[in-house]
Amino acid sequence: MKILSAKFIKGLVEDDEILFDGIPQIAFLGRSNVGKSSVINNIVQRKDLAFSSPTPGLTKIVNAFLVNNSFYLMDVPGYGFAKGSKEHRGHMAEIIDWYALHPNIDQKKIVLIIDAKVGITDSDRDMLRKLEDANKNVVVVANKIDKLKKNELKKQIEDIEDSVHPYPVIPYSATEKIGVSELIKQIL
Ligand SMILES: Nc1nc2c(ncn2[C@@H]2O[C@H](COP(=O)(O)OP(=O)(O)OP(=O)(O)O)[C@@H](O)[C@H]2O)c(=O)[nH]1
Ligand SMILES: [Mg+2]
Repeated sequence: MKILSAKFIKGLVEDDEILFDGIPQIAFLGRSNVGKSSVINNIVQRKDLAFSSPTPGLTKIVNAFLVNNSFYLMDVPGYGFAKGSKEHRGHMAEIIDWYALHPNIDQKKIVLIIDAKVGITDSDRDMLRKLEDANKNVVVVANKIDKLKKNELKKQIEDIEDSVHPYPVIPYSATEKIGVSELIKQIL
């Protein structure tokens, strides 16, 4: 895929006309700090279109990026950020569910990013179950495989595949740019 243009459109916390304008949406979900913004930057071949940072929990709104004037990449806040207050976490969970489970939005694809080294967590399982109940079209990205030793990788990916069955799993590293073309194939 050739990236001709990629631009930030707006940050959303509630229904907005762009969500219903007929342009396909691809959403990036996952725990706080798992690499959602980094994966978006990989796809658009830009270092910092989506705001990526080592400080978890910074994305507090759903950021919409329009690519090639033909689809949106939606950077959704992370869930499971333990350090925030209970109120803050509740508020974030509301925003995530509002967008991800919106009955009037049929995302072309939901990319659920998990940490390949950590594996599937309880909050990942909860999210996955909700997406499944809502009949969402999900692909799982196992990010940060650069942190795994070669001999751990195969077993870890197999365990993740078992946990998220029947959804496909893409072994991925945003920093090493591994898995990018496979992900693009899956979402377009
Ligand atoms: N080693 C390694 N680090 C990564 C990888 N992908 C992302 N990171 C790092 O993880 C941190 C978080 O990345 P982000 O892309 O900001 O994560 P996020 O999911 O958007 O985070 P929030 O928006 O805060 O939920 C950054 O320091 C990244 O450099 C990867 O594949 N490997
Ligand atoms: Mg982010």
